[in-house]
Amino acid sequence: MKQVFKRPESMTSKPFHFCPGCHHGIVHRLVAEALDHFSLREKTIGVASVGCSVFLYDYFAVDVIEAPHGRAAAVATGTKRVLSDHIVFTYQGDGDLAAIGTAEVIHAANRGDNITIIFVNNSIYGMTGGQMAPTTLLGQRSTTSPYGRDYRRDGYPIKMTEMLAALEGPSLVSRVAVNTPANVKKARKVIRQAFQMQVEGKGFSFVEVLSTCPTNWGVTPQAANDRIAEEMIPYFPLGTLKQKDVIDVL
Ligand SMILES: Cc1ncc(C[n+]2csc(CCOP(=O)(O)OP(=O)(O)O)c2C)c(N)n1
Ligand code: SF4
Repeated sequence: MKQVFKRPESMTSKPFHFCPGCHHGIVHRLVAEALDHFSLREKTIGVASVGCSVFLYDYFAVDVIEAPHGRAAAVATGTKRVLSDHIVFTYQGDGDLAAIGTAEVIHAANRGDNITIIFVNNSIYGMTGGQMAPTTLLGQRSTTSPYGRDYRRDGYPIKMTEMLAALEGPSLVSRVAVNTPANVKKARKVIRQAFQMQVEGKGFSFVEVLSTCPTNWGVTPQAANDRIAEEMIPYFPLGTLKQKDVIDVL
């Protein structure tokens, strides 16, 4: 019988530790599929961040460096500059990338470093028990905003994709979601494009993936998927904001 569905070679067989309904597992798979597509497994270095995706090295059959909280983009830049024939990607949550790691990602993007960043935005600090993140929506309850995020005290949810797309440096900046089969298909395509950019030496690629955290949102997996469509996408619209076709010539 023909096998039509199997584990990507770039993934190990270790079962995920993620909670039921968490999108981290889907995003892991899409990244592994992209690595398989371009036969990159042997030459890829992942940079893990701090958060629920911290065990990246358990699930990817590639070399992985563990970066201190927020420093993944800087670690990836250094790694790529030393091992320029390798493919280097980071995988970061919104607490990691948009709070403690804001400076690192902005400067890597502005330099147009030839790395790929996968940014998983679940609008909360997942691993540490549901504190407010820079991406937490207005009115969203968290352990540190028990009455809901209020812009007068907490500011507005930060739109990293729009911020980075405003810079000259990046080559691909896009926001996707994986809450429906149709959105998974679109996300697969964009994540693949992001790695293709790096393979072709075209510079910095950044994909934000809107993601669930049913555990800290306090909802069922199905309701979490619905929340992506009803609350997150209206504030964080999907789409590719920037895509360069050619390398800039100085
Ligand atoms: C320097 C430092 N500060 C704080 C922490 C605690 N910490 C660990 S994970 C985390 C938040 C992770 O949230 P996010 O990046 O959104 O990832 P998620 O778990 O939601 O996937 C924090 C604050 C730490 N490990 N190191
Ligand atoms: S706490 Fe949230 S982000 Fe972490 S594994 Fe569970 S659902 Fe996923």
